[in-house]
Order: sequence, then C-alpha cells, then structure tokens
Amino acid sequence: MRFKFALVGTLAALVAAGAVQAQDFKPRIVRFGYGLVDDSNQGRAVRLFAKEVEKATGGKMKVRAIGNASLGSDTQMQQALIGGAQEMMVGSTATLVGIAPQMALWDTPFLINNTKEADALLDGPVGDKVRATLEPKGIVGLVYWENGFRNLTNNKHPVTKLEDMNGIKLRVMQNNVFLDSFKALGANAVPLPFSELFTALETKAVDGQENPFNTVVSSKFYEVQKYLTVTNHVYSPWIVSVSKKWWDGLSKDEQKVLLDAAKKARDFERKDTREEATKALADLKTKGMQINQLSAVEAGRMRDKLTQVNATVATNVGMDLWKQTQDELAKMRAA
Ligand code: TF8
Repeated sequence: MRFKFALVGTLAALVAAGAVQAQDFKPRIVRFGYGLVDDSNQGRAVRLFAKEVEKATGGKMKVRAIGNASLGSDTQMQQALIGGAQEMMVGSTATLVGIAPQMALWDTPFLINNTKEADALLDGPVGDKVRATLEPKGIVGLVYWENGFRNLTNNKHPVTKLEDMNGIKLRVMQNNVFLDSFKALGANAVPLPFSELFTALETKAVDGQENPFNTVVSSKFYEVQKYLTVTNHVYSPWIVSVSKKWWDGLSKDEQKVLLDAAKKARDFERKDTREEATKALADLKTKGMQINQLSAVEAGRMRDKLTQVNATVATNVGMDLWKQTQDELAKMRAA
C-alpha cells in the first residue's frame, strides 16, 4: 500500500517535471527593479512573483528582486527597460506620463472612490487601453498593482482646510498633473524622484509629501514628518513593466509564465496592501504622528479648485477615453 502511494507520488512528480520541460524555457536572469524598501508591499509582491516564475519554469528563469531604487529611480529604470539594459520593474504610472500621455488618466484627482472601482477600471477595457499605449514606446505593461489612495503629510502644521496648503513646500512626483494640482491648491510643489524624498524631508529641503499610508510606514516618513491628513486625493496604481526588446525575444511559454505570475502577485499584493493600510493609521499614531481627517466640505473646496486640472487631463488623454472612463464609473455607481 505504502509502496503504491510512493509510486504514484513519483509518477506525479515525473509528469510535472516533464510538463515543465516540454515547454520552451531557456536559462535566463531577470533583473526586476523597484523603488521601495525590501520590507514593503512592493518588495513582498516582487518576491512572490520571483518564486512563482522560478517554480513555473523549473528554476530556469531566475528573478533577481532589486529594491531601494538600487537600479535607479522609476524614470531611470523605464529608460533602462526601453534600451534593453534591464528586464523588468514595478513603479508608478505617474512617472510614465512623459512616455505615454494617456497614463495621466490615473493622476486625475478624486477620480476613483474606492478599491472596487479601482480594480474594475484598471483590470477592465479602460485599463487595457491605457496599458497598451506603452508598447509602441518600448515597454510592455503586464498588469497594475496597487500603490493606493494618497494622503498628505507635512512638518509645518495640520492641514484641516484648503488655505492650510498655502506655503507648504511639497514634494510631488515627476508628473505635470500632480504639479498643477498642488499648485492649484496653493502649495509650493516641487517634483523630485522618490529615491531622493527621505533625505529631502530630513534636511527640510521640502516640508511635505503625499503617498499612501503603507509607504509612510515602510519608508519611515513618520521619523521626519509630524502631521498626516487623510485626504485620499487620488488613487495611484503601480504597473509591472517589461522591456519590449527583451520580451520580444522570449518564447510564448516564457511570456505566459511572466504574465500569470504578475497576475498572481497582483492579487496577493492588493490584499496585502489593503490589510496593511487598515492597520497603518493606528501604527503611525503610536509612532507619534498627529492625524486628522479632511472634512467632506474641505475636500469639496479642493475639488472645486481642480476643475481646470481635470479638464486638462481630459484633453491630454483624449475625450473618447475620458468619456469611456466616466461612463464606466457612472455605471458602477448606479449599480
Ligand atoms: C512616489 C510613488 C512611489 C513609487 C515607487 C517608488 O511617490 O508613489 O511609491 O514611485 O515605485 O514616487
């Protein structure tokens, strides 16, 4: 009896190994860069991705997860992907707008109300359309992961109303929608790569920044920022990207492994991020941050200041895409 089971087990293992071998996999090293620290939602998901790829290829494809912007800032890594000097990365969609203008759709302030809307929009036809605009530029966008709803931190004073934005020197991503939005709200907005942000806050080169709770925790911004305002002013996706030069040389089997693993890691990452975000506020309070919730009235006053920014995004991404987005959101909200 025991022998029989052992035999069945061995056969199953042989069949599995055979299945891996029958597919077209070559020995490859994949340099996968990201900007956050290893102990972050980004880092955890990249490591899960790496494991999945190695497992699915019987160890032929090895993914090197390289965090902390050690391969460069988001924009530097994007250029390395285009040139073929790096295989993969995950980073902000916001820093891709110079390459693919339609990406600016995701920077629209107050566009998305909750994670259900985010998932439906990003994983649906609108998300696909925007993602596809990268390919002619030399980047293959596989899937969106969650960065999350962005919130404001600063070191000057609590932001409880629109006027409190005045005079805050605020780091924004290298992206015109963010730059224009925070200028319109009265802040002194300065674009900086994420990799320079902690030092800029520490040396008081800037007073504040905006990012999801998760990043305020993982990047230890609480050490150099006193006030946190829950603004949820925009939902930011991350995008898992591949060098098209490299991608085009892969077999169909290899491409499928990467896409499947990126999706599996996406589902893990969104869950992980959301769980971490629900605990983050209490955590940040314990660490000494002073936290306040922006009132609906003040959020409304901010939205009013941003109508011109929204109109500009609509023109830049194209009216068809803008209308399709609004229609899909309206449908979801009516359901
Ligand atoms: C930012 C983004 C960052 C990403 C990350 C480094 O503020 O929110 O989370 O760029 O990939 O720059």
